[in-house]
Parts: sequence; C-alpha cells; structure tokens
Amino acid sequence: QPESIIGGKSFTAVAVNCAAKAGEWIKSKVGSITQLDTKYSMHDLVTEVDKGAERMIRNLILTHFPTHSFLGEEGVEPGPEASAKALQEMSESEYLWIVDPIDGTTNYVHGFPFYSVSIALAHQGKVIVGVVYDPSRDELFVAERGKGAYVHGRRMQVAKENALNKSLLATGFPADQHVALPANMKSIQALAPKVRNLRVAGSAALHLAYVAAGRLSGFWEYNLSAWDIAAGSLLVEEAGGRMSDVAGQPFHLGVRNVVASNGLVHDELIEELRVAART
Ligand code: 2AM
Ligand code: CA
Ligand code: CA
Ligand code: CA
Repeated sequence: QPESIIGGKSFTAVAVNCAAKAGEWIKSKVGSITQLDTKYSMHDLVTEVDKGAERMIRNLILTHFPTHSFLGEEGVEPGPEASAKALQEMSESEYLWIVDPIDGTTNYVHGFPFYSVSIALAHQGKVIVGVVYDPSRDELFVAERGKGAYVHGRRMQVAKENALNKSLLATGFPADQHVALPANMKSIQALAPKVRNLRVAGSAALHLAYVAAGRLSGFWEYNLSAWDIAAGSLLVEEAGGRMSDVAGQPFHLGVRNVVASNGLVHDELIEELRVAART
C-alpha cells in the first residue's frame, strides 16, 4: 500500500481512523442493544449504537475539518427521499462527508456478522475517499480516487468472470413492499437461473466492497441512499469495476437503483434486469 493512501493527517487517514474506532465500539456492543426502534417502517431498524457511532464519527471528522459538511443516515429525517433531499440541500458543499455508521443494522441486531461502517468524502459531488470497515472480520477496505483500492494494504482487483453463468452475484431485499420489493423479486427470479448463484447478505456497502475484492462479480439493489453506496462505489471503480444505474446510465450519488460489477458482466446484467422489468 503506497504511503500516500493513508499517510499523515490526510483525509484518508481520518476516514480510516473513524471507521476503525467506530467499528471497534460497534462490535463491543454486539448482543447488548438496549434500545431498538423502527424508523420509517417495521423493516427499518435503528439502535442507540447506530446513533452513537454516527455521533462519534461526526465529532472526529468535524474536529479535523471544521469547514467540511457532514451527511449521515441518522442525521436526516427518515423516508424514501431522505438522501436525495439532503444531497440537494448540501449541493453547495465543497467537501461533503457521507457516512453510514452501521450498514446492515438488521444483521447487527440479530448477531449475523455481516455489517459495516461506511465513510466517504466527496469533493464537488465526486467521491475522492471511500472506506468500508467490516468489524466482524476486521477487514478494512480503502480507496482513494486515482490511487487504487486496497484491503488491508493489498491492492484489490475485480473478478475476472466474463459471463453471468460463471458469476456469483448479490442483491438486496428493499424495504418498500409495494413497488421495489416485488420488482426485485422479479429480477431475482429472472437472474437466479442465469448465474452461478445469488447472495442477499444484507449490507450494500459490504457487497460493493466484495465486488471490488473480486469475491462477487456483480451486485444490484433498488432504493439505496447515498450513504449506502458512496464509499463502496469508489472501491469498485478503483478496483477496475463499473458502477451505473439500473439502466446503465452513469453513476452519481443520487442514483437509487444501483448496479455494480467487474465491468465484464455489466451489460449482460443490465440487459437481464431490463428484460425482467418488462415481464
Ligand atoms: P441499513 O442497515 O443502513 O439500513 C440491505 O438490503 C441494505 O438496505 C442495507 O444497506 C440497509 O442499510 C438498507 N436498508 C435497510 N432498511 C432500509 C430502508 N427501510 N430503506 C432503505 N434502505 C434500507
Ligand atoms: Ca437504516
Ligand atoms: Ca445503509
Ligand atoms: Ca445504517
């Protein structure tokens, strides 16, 4: 891992430090949640650990960079358009930190060890630093724009599979039971016979990190928010992969229906999702 990627007091060093500290604290609280609330729907959980971790990260970041803006999942009004609204409000920010303190809260609450801390820094709307930390496995995924993506110092590269029938893919079950969930059930039904297998492991940020690491050839999910995907999108791009929306249009932080891949299976995946949506 080149010195520059986490050297000194750089943005990346602060992001890594926050993710490690918050992750360690989150992990120490596994099994001792005292307050479990629902937010927008019964599928939308939040604990005191989500809120405490976000506060910890926010304080650390703003201590280092008091002029920067901060967008965290637990700092906005919940709802389907929460992320779009916040991005709109913060569109003037030169430096914007985008944080999901626990991505995979449902897993966390149930002791299923697949959740992550996601921290990204965007400069004029473009992600320049992305860190995803998996406390259960102590895996730290780090990317800096133009400098590659690393897992614990080892350079990551996306998977080499060039067809869906040789690919392991992941997706997510959206919380919206009316439109997005039925739509993705159709996609799953269409894709399942065409791929080697599918996983739905419950953390979008970690799924993206796994695409970057070459453990998955692709991932798609509907109704995501900026904090789910900001850090992971840079991991994927810097590992040589491709990000887009579900129609194959260019990725940006406002995209909600996200497709990520190793690049080689991207068009095939988009085409299958398009066909599934028409049936
Ligand atoms: P979370 O754990 O931070 O809420 C799993 O499919 C993905 O969906 C996770 O990234 C999870 O993030 C997110 N998710 C869970 N509940 C959600 C909801 N009600 N609305 C939007 N995204 C949600
Ligand atoms: Ca949530
Ligand atoms: Ca999330
Ligand atoms: Ca979260």
